[in-house]
Amino acid sequence: MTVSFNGKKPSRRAVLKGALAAGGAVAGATMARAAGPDLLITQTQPWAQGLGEGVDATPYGLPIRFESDVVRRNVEWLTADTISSINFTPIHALDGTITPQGCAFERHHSGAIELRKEDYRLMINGLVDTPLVFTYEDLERFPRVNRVHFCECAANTGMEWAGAQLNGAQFTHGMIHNMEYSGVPLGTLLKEAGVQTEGKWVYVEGADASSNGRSIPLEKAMEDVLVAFKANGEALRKEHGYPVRLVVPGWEGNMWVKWLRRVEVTDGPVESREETSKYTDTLADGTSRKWTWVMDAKSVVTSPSPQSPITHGHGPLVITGLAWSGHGKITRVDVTVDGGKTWQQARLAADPQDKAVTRFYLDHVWQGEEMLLQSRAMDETGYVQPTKDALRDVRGENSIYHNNCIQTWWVKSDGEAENVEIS
Ligand SMILES: Nc1nc2c(c(=O)[nH]1)N[C@H]1C(S)=C(S)[C@@H](COP(=O)(O)O)O[C@H]1N2
Ligand SMILES: [Mo]
Repeated sequence: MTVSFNGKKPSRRAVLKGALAAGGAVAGATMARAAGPDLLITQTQPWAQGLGEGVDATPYGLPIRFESDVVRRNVEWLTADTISSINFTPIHALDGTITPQGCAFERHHSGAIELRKEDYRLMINGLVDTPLVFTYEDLERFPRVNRVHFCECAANTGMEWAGAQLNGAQFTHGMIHNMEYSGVPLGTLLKEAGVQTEGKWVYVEGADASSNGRSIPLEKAMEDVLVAFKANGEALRKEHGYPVRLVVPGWEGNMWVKWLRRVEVTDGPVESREETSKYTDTLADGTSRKWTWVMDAKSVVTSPSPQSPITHGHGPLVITGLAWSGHGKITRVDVTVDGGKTWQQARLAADPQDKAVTRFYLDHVWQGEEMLLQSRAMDETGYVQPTKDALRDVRGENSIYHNNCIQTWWVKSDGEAENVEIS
């Protein structure tokens, strides 16, 4: 068994010696300190000596400047420019499950476009009784639903196939966001147009230069796909498809067409117009499989993690992370602090929702021992998130997409954490 990081390969025993030496719970560990002289308590502070800012100082509020680190980041060497590129959600610094739009990852093939509601049109054509064109106002008049769903790019964790690569949960797992969408079921609009019996698929495309055209089986389109215009209560941000995007619950991000302009009902997939060769999964024998649209169950510990080290010393430690499945609800998350020797069932913060992110916590007592931290998600189909080795046995090391393996953070005695692999 080896741990590998930064090219070095220390033996797993060496790493684990520290982790296992520290055993039982700490007696008398306290999260508060005994009352004593503290100038922050005993002296009047500057912020209490004058007045604060008036109500109109910031008509649309932004995070306080002390949180300026909690931002999307990109990895410069990953793409040639920032137009056809991707950045990452700072999941290591967030809590709860809803991703604020302002720090939700972006993925554009030809940049984020600015499209006014007044100029917005959605056409439904192809194998329908009545081809239709909707304005933004038209869409607002159909019965609406609210749903929380994750959107994960198929390439999330894609740099990690051949070895532990990027040092932070933001970069290894940050191509995901989870928002509450308000919109109209696509099925409602398709029924309005009247799908003909030969209609078996829909071809969906966006108004940007890339168009990001994709084919979706009609069954999925009628089941739970949404034509969404609000996220987390407010208008979609430009970068997430303002004014209207497609929400394709549980399916890979590239189907979630932004700036949605057209839905064509077809009798089969329109592969000639798609970048199908891009979104395939390489298998260990060198062959590829396509149409792996559903995102399998996955989880990651967001803190502690490389960008969120332990800074508060020994005693109570909240270990937390995210779990999600494109097949339905998360039913259970287990966490190990010893590289998988022993697992503990984590506490789910709220009732898991369908095809949405679930927050988990493990309330741990840390005595400075080294830890090999992992989480393992299970979903309502009984599927269990695989180890990296198990996934590699099937997919080899040359894949890019659909890496949902168990992630390991090596937490050292000083509280710093590093992205490692154990096998
Ligand atoms: N029109 C259009 N839709 C698009 C894309 C695009 O470039 N153009 N990128 C897709 C990809 S690959 C992903 S992962 C998601 C990302 O959505 P986000 O930018 O809101 O995070 O949008 C999808 N929809
Ligand atoms: Mo993507």
